[in-house]
Amino acid sequence: MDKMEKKETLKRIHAVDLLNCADQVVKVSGWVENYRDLKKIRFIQLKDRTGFIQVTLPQTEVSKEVFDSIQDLTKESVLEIDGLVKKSPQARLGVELIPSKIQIVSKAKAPTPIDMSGKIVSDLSVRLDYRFLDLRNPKSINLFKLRSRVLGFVVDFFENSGFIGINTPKLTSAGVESGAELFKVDYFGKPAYLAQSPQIYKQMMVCSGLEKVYEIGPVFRAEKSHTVRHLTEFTGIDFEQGFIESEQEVMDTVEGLMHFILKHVQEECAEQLIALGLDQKIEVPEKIPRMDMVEVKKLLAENGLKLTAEDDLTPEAEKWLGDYVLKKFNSEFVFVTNYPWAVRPFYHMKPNGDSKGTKSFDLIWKGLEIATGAQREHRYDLLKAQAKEKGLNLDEMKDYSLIFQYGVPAHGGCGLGLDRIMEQLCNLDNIREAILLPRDPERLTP
Ligand code: AMO
Repeated sequence: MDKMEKKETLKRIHAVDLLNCADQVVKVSGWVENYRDLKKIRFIQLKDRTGFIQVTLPQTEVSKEVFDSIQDLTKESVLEIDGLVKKSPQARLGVELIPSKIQIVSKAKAPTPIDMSGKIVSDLSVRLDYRFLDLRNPKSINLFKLRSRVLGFVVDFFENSGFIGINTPKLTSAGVESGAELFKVDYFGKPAYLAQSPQIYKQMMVCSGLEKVYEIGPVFRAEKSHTVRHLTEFTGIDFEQGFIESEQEVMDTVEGLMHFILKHVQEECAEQLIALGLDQKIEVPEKIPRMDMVEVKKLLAENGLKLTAEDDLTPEAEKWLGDYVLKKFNSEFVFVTNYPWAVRPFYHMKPNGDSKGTKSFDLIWKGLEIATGAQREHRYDLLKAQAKEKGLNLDEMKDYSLIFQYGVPAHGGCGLGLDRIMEQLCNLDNIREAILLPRDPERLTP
């Protein structure tokens, strides 16, 4: 802007700071949450990212131009308002704004495609179609503010514990989990795949000498699962640590992580917890019970949920176990250890002298798996044999096989799903609520 044209403009104040501005003239901006016309007095409830602002227009106190300018106001329109802040015990924030100038920056179409008041519960799929509008609802936005804090706590935990943050490629030439779950993409005429986990890279970085690494990043799974716990793209929290004695140390890290996250959520996120109705409901785990799969299956069988020694836990079994540990140990969490070799990937280490088990675990929270981890097989010959058992040829997985040939410590790690963590933390019925813009077999938009 030309210097000569420069006008005296007020600095924008947010709702949260308004109380400190009594008797001052300020500028506020935001969306119209509500508008009431009582003929001689008009009220606008404006919202910004920090809260609500009551704007009051008594016909006798504001100019005719300002009073008339909001005649056809629609909810969700964006306004910029200059006005005087007055103390008002009746207003939600204890202050109201008497406008001297109102600019309608953008007029919203009416009615909105979803109910913005939260009184009529819209269908989840419609809410997701209009997610940007759904997020103007305080409950939704508080969930994502909480998610942002949780992510921060995850980073703090790993940084405080000597782990190094890494970012690894999501465009890869092959996967190590299971071929059926790979999304294939055209990479300049050659096939490439979206990474279904940073498994290879996190092990590679342990071997590189970094010893302890973590990554928070997108994970892609071409699974046609239509459930409340599966997405085709989710945020993975992965870590890997070297020089371990056993998978127990990996579980110690997961236990420390969950304790750290939930302690900080409880201590620092009161505003979000209250908005989400969770303020009395956060359990901070100290020691998480660790139960062997053999023992778990015995208990399940005694309670009518029979599984074979080679089976994975079903969702029903996880649910049952969640209720069981809550009653038995007063714990929302449980580690199930020693998963059958039959349902684990080739890189999980087998216990000494046991060809049917693995030195692996899952973490179940309130009846849902939120993490999988294991000690890895680092001895090249054994790894090669294990790959063969699963019908894979390690020689054909050159990049993966190389890292075991130039000095590799005993190591292990774990992958946790951030979206599942949020689903369980907020007691949501569906994982799609926990992610801004979910991807599933039917949904590729918005
Ligand atoms: P796994 O495949 O069990 O293990 O994934 C780890 C964790 O990621 C989450 N998760 C999912 N979340 C949403 N939608 C999905 N489709 C989905 N699939 C998995 C879960 C799960 O516990 N490489 C191993 C980890 C390791 O051993 O380090 C792995 O990817 O919370």
